[in-house]
Amino acid sequence: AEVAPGAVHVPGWLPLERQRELVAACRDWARGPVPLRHTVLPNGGVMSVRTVCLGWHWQPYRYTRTADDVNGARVAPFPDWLGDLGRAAVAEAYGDDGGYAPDAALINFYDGDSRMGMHQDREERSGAPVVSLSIGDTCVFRFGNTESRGRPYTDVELVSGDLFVFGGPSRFAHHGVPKVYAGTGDPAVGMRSGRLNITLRETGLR
Ligand code: MD5
Ligand code: FE
Repeated sequence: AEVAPGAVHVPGWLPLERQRELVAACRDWARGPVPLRHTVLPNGGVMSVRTVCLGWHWQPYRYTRTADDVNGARVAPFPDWLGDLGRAAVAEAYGDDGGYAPDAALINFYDGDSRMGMHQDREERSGAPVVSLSIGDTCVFRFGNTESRGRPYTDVELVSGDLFVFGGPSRFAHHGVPKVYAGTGDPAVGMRSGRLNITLRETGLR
């Protein structure tokens, strides 16, 4: 379903077995070289989600190769197979992969109390789409507008296996996750509780 121009929601895109593989991969990535951790913001705030990155390390509000804000380690590489998955996702959403070549992944883990406030993703030097994959507990995803964090916005439930692609005029819209429904995920995906979100991006950096 096209929620807005360039914003395409594909419920149930990931087969259960693919979700299980991604959960296992995320467990591995969460161990390091840079561990899954709560990001500390410049104002001293601590994000309630926990994050680990591949390819480029996101620290508020820039991409680096080393996690200077965590343990100084070099970020793990972005695997080729994840780029293939990203191209398949963009092709599914738009009918053509457009030569999509993501070089960074942000993996966010939400427990039942985690939230993501309304924000824009503006650190990338590229207008290429962002691919978002959801696994585990269902959440409310709030898709807003480019002008402000406030209304108008549309609330969409994201369920395990859902794909969302944000491109074109939707790439720089405000968005957030106001609610996670704890305990709604299927234990068969390999998570006891919580929500995983994997986003793929082209940073435009080198
Ligand atoms: C999440 N993550 O569910 C979301 C999925 C983040 C983040 O917001 O920054 O890690 S990505 C949603 C997204 C990305 C880029 C553009 C738009 C939405 N959008 O225009 O709505 O953890
Ligand atoms: Fe975002």
